[in-house]
Amino acid sequence: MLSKSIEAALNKQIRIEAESSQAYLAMAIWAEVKGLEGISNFMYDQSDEERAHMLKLVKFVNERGGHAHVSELTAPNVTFESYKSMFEKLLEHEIFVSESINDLVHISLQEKDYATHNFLQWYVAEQIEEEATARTILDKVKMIGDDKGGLYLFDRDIQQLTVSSAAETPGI
Ligand code: OFO
Repeated sequence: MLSKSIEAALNKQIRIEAESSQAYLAMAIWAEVKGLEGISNFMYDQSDEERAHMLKLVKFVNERGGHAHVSELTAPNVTFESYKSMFEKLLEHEIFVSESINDLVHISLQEKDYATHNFLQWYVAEQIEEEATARTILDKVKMIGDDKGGLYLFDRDIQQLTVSSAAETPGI
């Protein structure tokens, strides 16, 4: 059974995951309108992943005797100065989410809620991976600078850009 404070903290995280999904949806749309199809598809996938993270929390809260909330969401940025600034925002956002997960882990320990603590470890690992991916992508983007050919290849290959494959991406 969840305590009221843990339930409230998990519900706050549900909202953050939903806002993340919307933020990445807005990035996907922006990139699509700019003709950056690969980047756009990458962001649509990120948006779907964030929704899955939200649902995982929803199920956990309900299974543990709580009641998951669907909250009003803060509207995300819908335009970006450049694709570079969009990826900077992506990294900033992931760092913000990691901090929020860390706070949740802290609360779960304070309350001696070891079931929630155990559940949250999946999110801790996920955030490490997502921050690393965002940093890897941003490094590539910085390397490309204003090179149009580089952007073309980056847009073509971004779906394959994972942390482990990033070092060998051809042409970038
Ligand atoms: Fe929800 O995974 Fe990052 O933000």
